[in-house]
Amino acid sequence: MTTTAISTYHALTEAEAIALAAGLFPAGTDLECQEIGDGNLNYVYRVSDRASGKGVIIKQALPYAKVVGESWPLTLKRAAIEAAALRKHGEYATDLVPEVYGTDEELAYTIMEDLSHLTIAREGLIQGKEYPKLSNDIGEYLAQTLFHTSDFALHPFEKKRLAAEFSNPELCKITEDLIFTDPFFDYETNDFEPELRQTVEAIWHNDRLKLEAAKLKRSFLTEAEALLHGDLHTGSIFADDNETKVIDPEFAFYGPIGFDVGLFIANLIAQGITRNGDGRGTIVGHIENTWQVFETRFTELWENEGIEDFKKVPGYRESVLDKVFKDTLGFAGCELIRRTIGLAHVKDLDGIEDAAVRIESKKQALRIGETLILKRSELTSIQDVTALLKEL
Ligand code: SR1
Ligand code: MG
Repeated sequence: MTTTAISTYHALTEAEAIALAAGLFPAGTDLECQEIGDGNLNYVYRVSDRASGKGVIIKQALPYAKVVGESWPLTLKRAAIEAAALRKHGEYATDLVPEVYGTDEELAYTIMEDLSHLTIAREGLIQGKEYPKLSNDIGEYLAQTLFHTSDFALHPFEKKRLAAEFSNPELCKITEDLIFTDPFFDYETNDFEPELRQTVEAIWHNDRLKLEAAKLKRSFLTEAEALLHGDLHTGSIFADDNETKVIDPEFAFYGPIGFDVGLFIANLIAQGITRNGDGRGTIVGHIENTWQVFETRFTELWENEGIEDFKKVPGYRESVLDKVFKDTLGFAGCELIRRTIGLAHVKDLDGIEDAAVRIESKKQALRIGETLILKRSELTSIQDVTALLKEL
């Protein structure tokens, strides 16, 4: 790839983004650039050929969290982690992640496939889109990426090498604080409507719930099971009716398998709460199908590609998947609570215009979150989970 030499870290100008991307287009192509990022942490530039509209994406990390400002410094190393995770996950789920064309650690950018023919799944779901392939594709993505980076598929030396390569302490700390800690205490980062205060204070005083949140946090801190995406919400997915692409794995690290599964399911639940009738039924179908596809494909991979000596011991695979299921529910519960009262909310709930409906929907999200955390040992099937949504 031909690029212009720029060395010291600074936020790219649009002209620099064009210069960096120019080598990916035929010489003399008339290029334009737009900053299109709407996430919490990074700049995203789209550089495209004015004539054909064909483009590439340049994503650049900022040395602080955009959502908060310069008072929250954040490592630039996350750009290299993201590029490496896209490539590693792309080995196993090739069609489900964007292709990486180049990356630069100093300037903390990655040049990758342009996906602007797709929409961010959260936005599409809010508009009522059904995304018929979404849960098949994400179930497949979860099984492929999580199985193949686990001890069930890798030599222990390679697995530990990857776990070291993907050490991501600063981004993990954000998750440890924002998902597992802050929402359970009266901490400044929390953000919720006054009408929710009573419900929130009940969470802060619920020691049974806090004990379970503490156990889930410990799993997240200590269980290096597989290379996770680390932030698999519906805003990290581009989709249309035919295609699904998982983006933004800057939070990637070795963690518990159920974390990725749980985050995705929690974000579907948040969307399902906002819908009625058939619309909610579509989301129920996606939740059930995500787990079923994940479980089926994981099982096939275990049988066909698993290297674990104990893999044929009766009950072992079932016990592994049972643990993943329970973790999934617990992590989903924490995600639902933090997306409702923590620092980083979801538009599905915040965007409900009618204030009374919005508050009631957020209370439902909190209730389901609590149930998933507290009852994760009693809920034995994915239908037990979707029943919580159907019963609203
Ligand atoms: C300060 S970052 C807030 C949230 O945005 C990211 O997408 C992660 O979900 C993080 O928790
Ligand atoms: Mg993100």
